[in-house]
Amino acid sequence: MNKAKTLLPLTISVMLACGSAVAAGGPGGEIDYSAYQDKPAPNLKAEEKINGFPASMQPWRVPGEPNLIKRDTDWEGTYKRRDLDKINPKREPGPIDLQRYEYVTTKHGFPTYFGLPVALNTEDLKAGDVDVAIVGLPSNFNMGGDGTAWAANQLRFVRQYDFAGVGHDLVLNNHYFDILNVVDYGNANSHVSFMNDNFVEHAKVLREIFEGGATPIAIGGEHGTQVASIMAVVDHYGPKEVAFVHFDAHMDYSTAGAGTLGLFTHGGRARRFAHENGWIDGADMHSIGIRGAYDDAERVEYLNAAGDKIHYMSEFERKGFEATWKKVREELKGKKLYISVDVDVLDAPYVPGTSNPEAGGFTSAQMGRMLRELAMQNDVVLLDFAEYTPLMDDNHYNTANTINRMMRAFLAGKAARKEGNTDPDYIHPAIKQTYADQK
Ligand SMILES: [Mn+2]
Repeated sequence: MNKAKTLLPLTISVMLACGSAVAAGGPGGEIDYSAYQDKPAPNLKAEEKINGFPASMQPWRVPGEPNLIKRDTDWEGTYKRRDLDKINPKREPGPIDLQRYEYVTTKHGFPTYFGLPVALNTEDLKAGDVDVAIVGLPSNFNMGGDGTAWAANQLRFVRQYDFAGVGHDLVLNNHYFDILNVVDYGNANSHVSFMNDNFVEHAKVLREIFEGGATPIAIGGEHGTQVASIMAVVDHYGPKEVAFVHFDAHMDYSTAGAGTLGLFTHGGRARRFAHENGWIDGADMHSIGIRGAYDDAERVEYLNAAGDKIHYMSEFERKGFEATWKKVREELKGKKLYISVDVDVLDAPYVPGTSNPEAGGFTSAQMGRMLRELAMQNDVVLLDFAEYTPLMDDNHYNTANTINRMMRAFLAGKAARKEGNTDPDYIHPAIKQTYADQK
């Protein structure tokens, strides 16, 4: 198969967006890593910063030249913040509850995640002692990501139940919204064309949430959102402090694109970029559910050589979900985690609204369980969901409903952990006593 040919659509989309800057790598050509490969792990404190982030995190820019990609639009206006102190001079910091009624249907109330209060800045998060901030990172840019920018808002409309802040978990038997302080942090702005600047803005918003002491649940956008997530995590926690759990049907080690700009695509090299900069070791790169028809032997070799922890779907299928998952869980024990969920890790029928569906994946019950248990066992500093595209969903509902349920499972686990329960095998006694074997 002619690889260059299969990669062409993505190359074209990158070229269109980036104009002449793309010429360096050549359409479909090999990528020149020399600008950043084999560098020692950067001292992120001392390094020159561009737009608030270390220059090495933004290889699409020339240090000292923040606007490598020349623009003739008012692009900075996209990310310009309003002066909220001037707009609301009497407002005290803290979450703001927008719902007038106890019974808030998605047809009547303000559409926030689970009908929850909103927060606008770091001070709101601190004042509200917020544990989890759900934030939209809408982006639509990459090939295959058509419509993903609608995901963040669609999930506000489709939230399973109509009562605001209602949630009970029937494994842990806990009311997670009573235990956790959870807010809707709104969406980060995105420019329709400038993906790289969106990464910077999205990373800034994630960092605001970290600084507010909360865990973000970030709703993409296509999976390029990993770039923003890695930038924010490494900048805030430092290199090699946080392990990366990649739930995905795909390896996302595509070599598609051209020049450094081609790195940052929805199936691209964000993790490879993190690898090669020394920000995350192979032993801390855990990929789960891999089975993509696009991934090839070359990538298998690369990941093996890099020491990545790969758990193909075939491993779960051959050895059984229960045994394999417990082994993976053990491998992750004690690590701080950034969990990235490409929703196509689920079996295709559970997620009709995704860009690159793959049959043969996890059920929603298995996926919910994995997120619940990791939220209990591990310090999860960031969870993101990517590649949900409402435009392709059944009845505008099915995929959203599945993702909602995944968020709920994670929140239930997080709530248990907040109460000191870090045992992922825990099942509430009142639930367990009804199991057929009573074990
Ligand atoms: Mn994928």
